[in-house]
Amino acid sequence: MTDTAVQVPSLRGRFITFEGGEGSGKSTQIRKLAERLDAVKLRAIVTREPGGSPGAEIIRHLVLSGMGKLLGPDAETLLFAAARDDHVRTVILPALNQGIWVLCDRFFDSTRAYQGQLGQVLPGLVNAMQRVTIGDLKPDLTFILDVPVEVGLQRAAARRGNAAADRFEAEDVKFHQDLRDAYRQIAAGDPQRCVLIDAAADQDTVSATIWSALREHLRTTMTTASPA
Ligand code: Z5A
Repeated sequence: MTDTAVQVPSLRGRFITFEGGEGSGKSTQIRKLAERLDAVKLRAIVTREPGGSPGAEIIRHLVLSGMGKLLGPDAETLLFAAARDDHVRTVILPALNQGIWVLCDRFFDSTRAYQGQLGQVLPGLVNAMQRVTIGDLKPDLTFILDVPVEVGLQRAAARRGNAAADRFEAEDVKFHQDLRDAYRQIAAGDPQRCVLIDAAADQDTVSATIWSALREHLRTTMTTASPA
């Protein structure tokens, strides 16, 4: 299949999320995928969580400043949920309904990994928040970028320079190792939706792996999708 042969079976845009630990390269790879989609004339927007809409960006500022942590794990989870609710209603769904692809840097798997598995927020609350904020909206495809913790932390530290670490960057190495394990479990538990990507390779190699996995996903879903 050549690049120009990418075809999309439905009018609804595709919803693709990127997940992974600190410094795994999500933002870099989202940009590269957006460029590839643009080259094949597919309309796509790049967005992120927490944030992505004016209201959610205000909450992002609050959470990353560490204020949410002071309120306790459940309240911090509610802040992420409030941001997601606004983002989904005002940005993600309108774009998908216009046939625009949405590439999102983090989504509900981040809540499952950070708040659910690591923050020990009870599954009942995580599930309830998921129901309220996204309902039936699930990503069509999720790339989970996997790197050894020391590689990710080194990349993040190099990028940060002398700036202070944010709320999550400041956690210890064990936290980041547990996070990597949590993401690997999420990938193993939902293999239809999630693709675990070896993100320790150079940027172009990772980008080519993601592109090839996306084309494979499209080929599979076009084969199995019932005709409209
Ligand atoms: N969070 C949560 O707890 N619950 C939730 O529900 C949600 C989020 C939605 C948001 O942080 C925080 O919110 C996040 C989880 C929590 N916690 N953390 N940490 P953020 O948005 O500020 O940051 P991030 O999402 O964690 O991104 P990141 O780790 O800072 O970066 P990245 O996007 O994964 O990587 P990057 O910016 O593309 O690359 C990092 C550096 O590495 C950069 O200098 C690149 O040039 C370099 N890079 C990238 N790829 C490569 C390769 N392949 N080789 C060499 N160097 C590379």
